[in-house]
Amino acid sequence: MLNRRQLLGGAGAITAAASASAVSRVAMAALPEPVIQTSADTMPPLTPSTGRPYRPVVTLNGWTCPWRMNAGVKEFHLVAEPVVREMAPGFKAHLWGYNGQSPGPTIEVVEGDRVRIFVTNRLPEMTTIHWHGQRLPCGMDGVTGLTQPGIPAGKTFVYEFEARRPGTFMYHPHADEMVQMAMGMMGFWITHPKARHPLIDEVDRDYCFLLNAYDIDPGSATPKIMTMLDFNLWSWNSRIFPGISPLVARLGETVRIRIGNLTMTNHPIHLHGHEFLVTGTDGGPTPKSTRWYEVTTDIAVGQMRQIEFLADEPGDWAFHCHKSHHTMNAMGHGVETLIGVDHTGLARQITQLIPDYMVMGERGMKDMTEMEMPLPDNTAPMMAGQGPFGAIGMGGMFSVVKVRADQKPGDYTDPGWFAHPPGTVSYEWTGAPLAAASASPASAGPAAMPPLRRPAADTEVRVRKPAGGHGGHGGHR
Ligand SMILES: [Cu+2]
Repeated sequence: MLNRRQLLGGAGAITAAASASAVSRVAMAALPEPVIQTSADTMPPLTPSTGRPYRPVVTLNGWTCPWRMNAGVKEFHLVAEPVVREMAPGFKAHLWGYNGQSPGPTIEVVEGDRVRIFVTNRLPEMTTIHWHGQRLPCGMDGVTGLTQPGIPAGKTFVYEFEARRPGTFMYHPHADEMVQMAMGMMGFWITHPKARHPLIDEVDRDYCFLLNAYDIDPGSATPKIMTMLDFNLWSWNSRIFPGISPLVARLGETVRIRIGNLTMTNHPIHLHGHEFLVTGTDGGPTPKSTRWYEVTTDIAVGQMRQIEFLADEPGDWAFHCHKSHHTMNAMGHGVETLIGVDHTGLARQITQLIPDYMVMGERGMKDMTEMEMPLPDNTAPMMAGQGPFGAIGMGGMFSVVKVRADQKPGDYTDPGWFAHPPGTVSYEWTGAPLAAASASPASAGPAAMPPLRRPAADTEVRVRKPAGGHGGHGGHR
């Protein structure tokens, strides 16, 4: 069997310790060797080689945990441990997770499977795992003090139950929750139906990811665990855009996306260009009579939603949380609103005192996506995604659903940017300029734009001076 060093040497590839058939009886009595993953790339679906067949999911910037069959039982080995997670290229966070990653590997089983999960604790404090949403014996529910003692540091506990109902689930500690979940301990769990299910359609692509959030000061790497709401990194599977993989589909394919929320607030997740149905929740597949088409679905804390749509519009479709603060990266909240404030003259005077003083936000903040600002080491730019038309003014909980006619079935590689057919991209209007404001609306032709109406009253503008020691852009000090 492979040891841990050999696994780590696998250059990020999944090294399956789970090719079970050749393992001796003595080895089967021992702990399954934990499989470790250190790459933050989206791994291809793990096609089951043992047990009942199913169509596997793709975990966004994640992977599925291999298992071994032992006398009819599916055995997994999760190791709770400190990990280094690349949240975006150039930005690494010191998190806690499972098997080398945060989130931990996705566990995929089939309805009716007998599942045994070994959990080894390599954290500096006790932990447990709660199997969120499962029907199971109460003593397997993983709540410290209530259903079991905490797993002490260095010890291994065993959880065993039958995956009784198909659906979309999660796992996370029920032990020092505030710290351990703020540090990134969580994972996805999918139970596939054992046969055709009247409420579960077969789909061509099946994606999953967790919503999570961190508060990591620019220039540092460890989350501030006391933060309750004011997080500065809003992530999918502990990745932030542009570090989140696209979700690709071939034109005409059916796509399912399963999303679980383990942050401290709700996230209205919005898909462009298509309508979707919510086909499942924490409670399992939804009855068909309860489904209606939407383009945004709110996912509350501790909830799971699975959405499904027909990918029948080619293009690069934005897919994101609709809370605009959640599509930004490491931003301080000490930034004053300066839109409309004229800094002419003021900036010149301040520059004499502070040579690198920079005016922020008098024309909005999109400029910052193009600005070369000095950032501390190990900091994600606020909004750094580059698209084919320039900077995409978003980060955080944002990705792109890429629908292509020529994407091969089962191919998850990024096809690059969409080639828009001629004449289908928004363009600059170059007709006659706006009619003079004095022209009466009646005299304007039908093609002219209506004159702007301005309020007669004076607008009061209050200018706030930069506070001492707090100048510049909050969060980048
Ligand atoms: Cu959000």
